Amino acid sequence: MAKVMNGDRLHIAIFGRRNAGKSSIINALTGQPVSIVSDTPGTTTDPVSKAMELLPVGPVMLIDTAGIDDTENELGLERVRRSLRVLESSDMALLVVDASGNAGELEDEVLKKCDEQKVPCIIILNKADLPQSDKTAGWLNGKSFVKTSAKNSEGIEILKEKIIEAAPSGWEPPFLKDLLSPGQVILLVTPIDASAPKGRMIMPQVRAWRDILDADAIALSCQTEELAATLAKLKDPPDLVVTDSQVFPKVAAVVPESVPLTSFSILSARQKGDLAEMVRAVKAVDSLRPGDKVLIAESCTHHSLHDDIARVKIPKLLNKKVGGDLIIDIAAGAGYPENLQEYKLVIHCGACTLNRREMLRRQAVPAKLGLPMTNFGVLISYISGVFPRALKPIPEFEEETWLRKQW
Ligand SMILES: Nc1nc2c(ncn2[C@@H]2O[C@H](COP(=O)(O)OP(=O)(O)OP(=O)(O)O)[C@@H](O)[C@H]2O)c(=O)[nH]1
Ligand code: SF4
Ligand SMILES: [Mg+2]
Repeated sequence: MAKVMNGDRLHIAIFGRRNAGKSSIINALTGQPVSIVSDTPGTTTDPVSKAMELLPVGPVMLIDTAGIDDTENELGLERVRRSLRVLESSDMALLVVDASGNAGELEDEVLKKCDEQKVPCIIILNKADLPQSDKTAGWLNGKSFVKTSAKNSEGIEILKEKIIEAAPSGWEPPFLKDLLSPGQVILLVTPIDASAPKGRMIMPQVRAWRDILDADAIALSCQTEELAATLAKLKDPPDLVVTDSQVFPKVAAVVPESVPLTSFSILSARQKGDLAEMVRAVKAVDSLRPGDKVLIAESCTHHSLHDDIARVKIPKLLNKKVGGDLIIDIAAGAGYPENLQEYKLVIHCGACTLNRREMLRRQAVPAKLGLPMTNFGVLISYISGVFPRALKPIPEFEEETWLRKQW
């Protein structure tokens, strides 16, 4: 499997004085000993980049840097310059301040540089488990910040939320590119039925084509009826098949078990939001009973294209599965209804016009109420019995042991 290209990762640089806890914050965010932590000031001497999947933020590049207060000699000053240069290629900065230490002009300098370079900066008040010094308290006055104790892993989830909020609005990970290697053959099964728009392909199909070309791989496309003939014409089986989720069972019956198979909806859900959470949430369908309330949430108010899915297909599938009538409400637009806690499950649309940050924010609202939220594609895939096959080509699925245990 190819790795997510660095350009597709959210680059997050960490700044602060020596010993403020920069490396500890990286380790707490990732849950891994990525950077060396020690009480000797100046442990990190050069920028250290670490590419990783920071759930639920997505693929990121975390860049640890040397302390900005290493100003006693020319070597130290050069280190500071090198640290600050990292900002030029970063999408976001984290400025770590030691609650028990010092803060002042050096931190102001980082904020000024972030401002000049239009890089959003999150101030972290670390070592919040220690008594706060007057200097730090004075500097923080009037500023917004996140309180953490990297040592005790406190405040880290809130920090992740702030990272999602501060991410540049256009940022999102690739659709498919990171699953591909040059020269691979990818077959896209794209039914052209009554719900397909006239004269064009839908967004996930266009994204898939573009990613395949970007990865120097080879794209093929056919409708469901031509699938068997297409496979028969190929000398070798394709490296991956991506299908519309509504015909998944038909496609799965034709594509040999040894060929990786997934759906456009799974890839969209993964690009736009926290797929693992949506897969976990879809299990709530099994405990629904007739009379339970289910909310179908659509981001746009005009959506004639998939009216049929939200208003006919999904309700029909759900009622059949439950063996009676559910109370199914539809919420269209940016917000959720005020009585959200009355619902047993939220099913969100494919979020094609939203970016990842917006979708993660929409996922966070029901999550705070302990309410499961999945999406159209994941739900249809689940009810059609395509799991775990459709999840297998997704690296996160392989990494998340709990997810695999579900099946
Ligand atoms: N009490 C307390 N100690 C912390 C916390 N975070 C980090 N430390 C300790 O502070 C010391 C410095 O932590 P590092 O993460 O190495 O700090 P750094 O900013 O990367 O330091 P340099 O690489 O030297 O610039 C270590 O002894 C950590 O264990 C915290 O939240 N609370
Ligand atoms: S965001 Fe996309 S999937 Fe969701 S309602 Fe709008 S058009 Fe439909
Ligand atoms: Mg360090």
